[in-house]
Amino acid sequence: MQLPPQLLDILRKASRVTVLTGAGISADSGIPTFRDPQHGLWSRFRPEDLANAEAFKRDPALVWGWYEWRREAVRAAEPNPAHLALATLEHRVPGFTLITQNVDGLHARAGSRKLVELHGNIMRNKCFAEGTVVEQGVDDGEPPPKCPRCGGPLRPDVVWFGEALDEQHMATADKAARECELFLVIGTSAAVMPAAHFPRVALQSGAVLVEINRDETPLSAVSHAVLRGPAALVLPHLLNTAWPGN
Ligand code: BJW
Repeated sequence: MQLPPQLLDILRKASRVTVLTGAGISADSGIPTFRDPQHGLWSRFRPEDLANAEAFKRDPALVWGWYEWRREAVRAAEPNPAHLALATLEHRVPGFTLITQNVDGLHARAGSRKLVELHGNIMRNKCFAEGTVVEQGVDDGEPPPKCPRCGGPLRPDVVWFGEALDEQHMATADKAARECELFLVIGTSAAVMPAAHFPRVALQSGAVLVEINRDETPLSAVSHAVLRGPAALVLPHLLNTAWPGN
């Protein structure tokens, strides 16, 4: 893949880089994306119909089962070269922020620390009634497990449709988008708000916007450069070309 020389120059010199990732970056770790067709049992459901509080109230066992299925995939997965490349980039850039919409925890497992998990983490649970994080639920034989304090059902500690995102996470992401020189948007359809807004905030604030995605998205047309292909190939290639021999 031919990389624009100007982009390599900007990447080498930038002191503030912000990255937004989506499900596409974990696709090469074997984790299904949201808007590509689902597999097997779950192909009957759209994620939008399961990732919300109404669905959980209606059928908590069904929604819990979907998350258990996804947790199995996460447990079996390993960070791929794209996750590892971003963990390396964090050490090269003084002002680095990685904002992820992913709940799979693979960025942290790859070594990323300047990380905002905007939509939570699928391996954590919280009480549906109280909202507090619960380490160990009570198994009464009927999924989902229950809160040891109030007996309410546990749910994954993720952000569902119609729910507010953590204020501190939003403030950190917004600041990073406003202040960066280079914004990389990787493996997201840019269909879900407010995350999809951050690349545009960066653009409006004068940053160079670069998209890395297998397919076209609404951001492709407004990006300064588009690197088309799987993130697990494109990102290591980008870093190895910018800093050869490292
Ligand atoms: C590759 C690749 C490879 C494949 N290499 N690329 C403004 C306008 C319109 C609507 C709204 C709005 N503001 C809010 C809304 C409503 C809603 C929303 O955005 N709806 C849209 C669908 C229209 N937003 C919300 O409800 C949010 N809450 C909110 O705004 O609250 C307001 C509020 C304030 C105060 C009080 C109360 C409320 C919350 C959104 C939460 C999203 N949650 C989910 C589920 C998380 C939990 C879980 O995992 O189950 O987050 S939905 C799902 O979508 C998940 C993802 O993080 C998110 C984004 O998906 P992503 O990552 O982009 O994946 P895909 O599959 O869409 O795309 C993959 C991409 O990768 C594709 O482009 C492929 O081509 C590419 N790809 N392989 C590179 N190898």
